Amino acid sequence: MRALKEHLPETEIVLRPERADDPAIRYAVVWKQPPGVLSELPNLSAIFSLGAGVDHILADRTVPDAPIVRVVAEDLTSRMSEYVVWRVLDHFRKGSTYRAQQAAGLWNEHRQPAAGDVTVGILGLGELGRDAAAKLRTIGFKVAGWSRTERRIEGITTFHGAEGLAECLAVSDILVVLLPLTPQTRGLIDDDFLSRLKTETPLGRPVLINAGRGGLQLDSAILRALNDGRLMEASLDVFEREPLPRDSALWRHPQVFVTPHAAASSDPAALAPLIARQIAAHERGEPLENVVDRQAGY
Ligand code: NDP
Ligand code: OXD
Repeated sequence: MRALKEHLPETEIVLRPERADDPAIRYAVVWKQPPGVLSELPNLSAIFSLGAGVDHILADRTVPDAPIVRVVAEDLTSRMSEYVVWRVLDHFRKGSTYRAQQAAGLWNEHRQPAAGDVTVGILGLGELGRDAAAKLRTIGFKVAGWSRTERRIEGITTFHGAEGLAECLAVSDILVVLLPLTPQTRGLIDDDFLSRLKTETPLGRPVLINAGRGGLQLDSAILRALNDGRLMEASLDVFEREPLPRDSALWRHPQVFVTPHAAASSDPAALAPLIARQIAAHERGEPLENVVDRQAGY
């Protein structure tokens, strides 16, 4: 709120309206708002999500029909690509194996494939997926990607639509998930999905990295795939239930790397000027940018 005030000094900003139907409120900035909190505001011109994902807003069926603007910010995109590159490289360079060897005082060198022999498949070729793809290409990985509609991206093998998923899984040695949570993508990473992964890769078996949304995966299916060898390792930033329950076997699984939905946290200092700029432009009658397609759900 302080960051926003700095960029909109003339505007009254309240933490939460005292009146549910306050006619003075024109814009709402939200993250996981309590259901119903926006529904009675009669003069809402736009709703700003404090995240790139908007499933938290659309989960509330009473959200009024105002445009929803999501975060597209260089700061957020760079943070996500850092996370993706970090996790891909750690799995690729056998981080967990060498950490275990260090703990045991073991000096064993393991065969290391070349980056150019490994394909990273990215599910979701949006703002985040495209940037991560470009950075992984720079390191030398082959990159494939999957989107809902057809995308042509230089240097990347692309697939799209329901039929393109199997093709993308069939070429991916390391799979990075950067999809939004929508009715179409919910529960995508289930037993059937994990059974369609490659059975052999230059690293041994496939690796899964999910930084999209926990609702995309069934935690239990990932555990089964790790335990029966369909998956070699997983890095998970998001979970079906967050915080990840204390009794989840994912916490203690030796092949799983857990982060607490921290892959790309939005920095208020970076977001505030973007929101302020959009509000000012909208007040001048200019169109909003990065408006969510409610029909598609992202
Ligand atoms: P975008 O909206 O820019 O991109 C979404 C991508 O997913 C697009 O390529 C889109 O296809 C594709 N997609 C959507 N639905 C389907 C489908 N049914 N089948 C195949 N592809 C589909 O989103 P961003 O890249 O900005 O962000 C992606 C997600 O990352 C966010 O929605 C959020 O959930 C998550 N996120 C997580 C963070 C974290 O800290 N863990 C931080 C920030 C975001 P098309 O190109 O055809 O539109
Ligand atoms: C986001 C997130 O969607 O932080 O931006 O998950």
